[in-house]
Amino acid sequence: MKMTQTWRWYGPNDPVSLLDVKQAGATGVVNALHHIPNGDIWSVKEIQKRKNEIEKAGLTWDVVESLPVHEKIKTRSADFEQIIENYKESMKNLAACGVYVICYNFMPILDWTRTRLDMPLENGSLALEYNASELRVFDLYILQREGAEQDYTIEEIEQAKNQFKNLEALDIQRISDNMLKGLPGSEEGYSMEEFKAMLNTYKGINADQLRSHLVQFLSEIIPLAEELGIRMCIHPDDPPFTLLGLPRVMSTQADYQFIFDQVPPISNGITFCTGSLGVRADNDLPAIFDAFADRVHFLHLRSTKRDAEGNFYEADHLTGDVDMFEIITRVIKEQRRRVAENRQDASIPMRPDHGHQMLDDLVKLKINPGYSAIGRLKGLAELRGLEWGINKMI
Ligand code: DNO
Repeated sequence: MKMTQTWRWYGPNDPVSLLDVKQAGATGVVNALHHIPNGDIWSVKEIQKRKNEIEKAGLTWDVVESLPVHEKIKTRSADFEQIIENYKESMKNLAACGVYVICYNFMPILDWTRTRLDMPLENGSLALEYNASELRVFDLYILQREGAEQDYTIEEIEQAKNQFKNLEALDIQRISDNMLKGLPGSEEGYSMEEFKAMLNTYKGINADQLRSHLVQFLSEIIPLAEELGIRMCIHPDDPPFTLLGLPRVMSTQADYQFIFDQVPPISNGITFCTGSLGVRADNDLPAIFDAFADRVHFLHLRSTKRDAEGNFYEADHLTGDVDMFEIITRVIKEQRRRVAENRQDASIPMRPDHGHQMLDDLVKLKINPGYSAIGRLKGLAELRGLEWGINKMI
């Protein structure tokens, strides 16, 4: 039993074609209907159209990433009941078209966050980076968030002030764009003013409140997922800690444990993203996998390298802080366990998550940062090889 090798494809506008995906050796595609506004229903017609396109290329649509959770569901504000109904409709329509794995997240306003998308590595390829001091500069002096000083030490504020003074206009632009415009797949982007207005919608919503909103949302959708045979898999916060004063509730093993205690069915599952969870030194990835193995419905495999200052960058898939050998060993054992139990979902869909911009991708006019072709192709090849070796060995 092998993992199902998939590839995130952004649809017809993705500079990486479905033929490229096939050449990389993936059999499945991870896809979303990005053209449908958040909160609207994904109709059978639209889903089927995309599915046909994928299948025409000889691939399968294995996972939806993401069926986005509208901000109004997260804050439980005006019309959220209707938007949850729409979400359920989309779930029904996906199941009717035979798409059964749905990835989503519950991060307030922002999806994944990086300050720099082209950090040069010593071999000339480019990596995604999260720089903690640039984040502080953004928060304190570019966004000028009310009350931001309370979140930092005096030294951090002093350091940020000096750094801000020395930043070039281009750097300020880069950091702002990366924070606000939304990275690939984020679905929403904001101007500075819009973002400030969005921040206001979280006034009075702390982590406990957000957690309870998540549980209420799950209590609505998980029974339906069970009925439809859908496996919902929540993506961890990326990065897995509070940003810009916004609560984040899906960062640790305890966070996951909480929602599974509240809403136990197995269709309430995880997108096990090694890169996101691995940013925290106190997240023990093998232990998290062991704790929730039977709920891992989807794997994002990549690695990050952190430093003592709270910065991290995306490393090669098999190096960095994530022990990929340990993770894939566990995945293989879990898959075998599922085979023994006759589970239909024994082969877990994985995708090589992100990749360095390298070789010809460095000169292409358009790439999606993190989602260029060659870096992911390399990642997939390495991960496939590692799985092959471990499978032989144990
Ligand atoms: C980033 C992605 C995320 C992910 C969503 C899932 O590269 O992993 O954007 O798709 O958070 O809802």
